[in-house]
Amino acid sequence: RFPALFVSDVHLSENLPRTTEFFLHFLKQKASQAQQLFLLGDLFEYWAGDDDGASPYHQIIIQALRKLSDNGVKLYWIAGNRDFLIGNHFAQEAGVHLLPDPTFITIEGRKLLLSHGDSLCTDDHDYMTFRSMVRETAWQNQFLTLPLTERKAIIDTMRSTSASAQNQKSMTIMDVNQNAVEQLLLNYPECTFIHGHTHRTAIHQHGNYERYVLPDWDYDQIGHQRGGWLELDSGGELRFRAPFARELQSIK
Ligand code: OKV
Ligand code: MN
Repeated sequence: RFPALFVSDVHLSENLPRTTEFFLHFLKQKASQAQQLFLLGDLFEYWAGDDDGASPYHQIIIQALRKLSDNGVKLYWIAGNRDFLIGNHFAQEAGVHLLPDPTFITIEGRKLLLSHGDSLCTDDHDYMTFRSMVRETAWQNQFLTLPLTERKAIIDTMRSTSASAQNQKSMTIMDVNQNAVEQLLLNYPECTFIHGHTHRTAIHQHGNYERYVLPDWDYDQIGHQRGGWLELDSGGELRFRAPFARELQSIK
């Protein structure tokens, strides 16, 4: 059993059946053999509130997570910028433990700092303003009083606005701010920082910390599946794993 697996930015959506299949396959074949699975944000393309969990599509995901937790895999969840409206009802149903962003944890003697990563994208001023608004409990409670269909319509409008050419541009320059990372890591010396969000998979080595960036799970323009996870073995070693093509062919 692997001590821990780390995943983020799967962007689960009914419109992405292959990504969904791949993720369910990962849960069943891989995560079931782990002691702990850390879900580090944006598992869903968006989450409109826990009442959205009743949809047949979301029930498939929730029950798959539930099956793992029932089988003794510890599931941990850090909210992303698309699924920050996940609440206690979802957590209970899926059997996941909600964690704050960032979370410090030591596993197999390795000091880890876990985050979604969006809070470090401080160069994107508009986004930071938006973020501080929607992360407020009062704002969320107000938003959640709207009917589900209305909430979904609002989110859909945001998504199509953001998909317009100009915003796509700002998405591509979206990355963590190096100073913000260093400020944060000052409090966590000799730590391995693991986050997602930027979709810029990498291992960055620094003087007294290192930074692992998780991949997203979309497929690219020519239809090749991206994605994968980070594995922590019993020796405390971290390894990226992404065995797509071969494993995917064997799903069906
Ligand atoms: C994704 C980013 C837009 C960066 C909104 C609830 C709220 C979800 C949402 C709306 C926006 C994701 C889902 C998008 C990422 C941007 C701009 C910059 C830096 C709510 C749940 F607010 F209504 F409650 N969102 N979209 N950005 O358009 O796909 O990551 S998005
Ligand atoms: Mn994100």
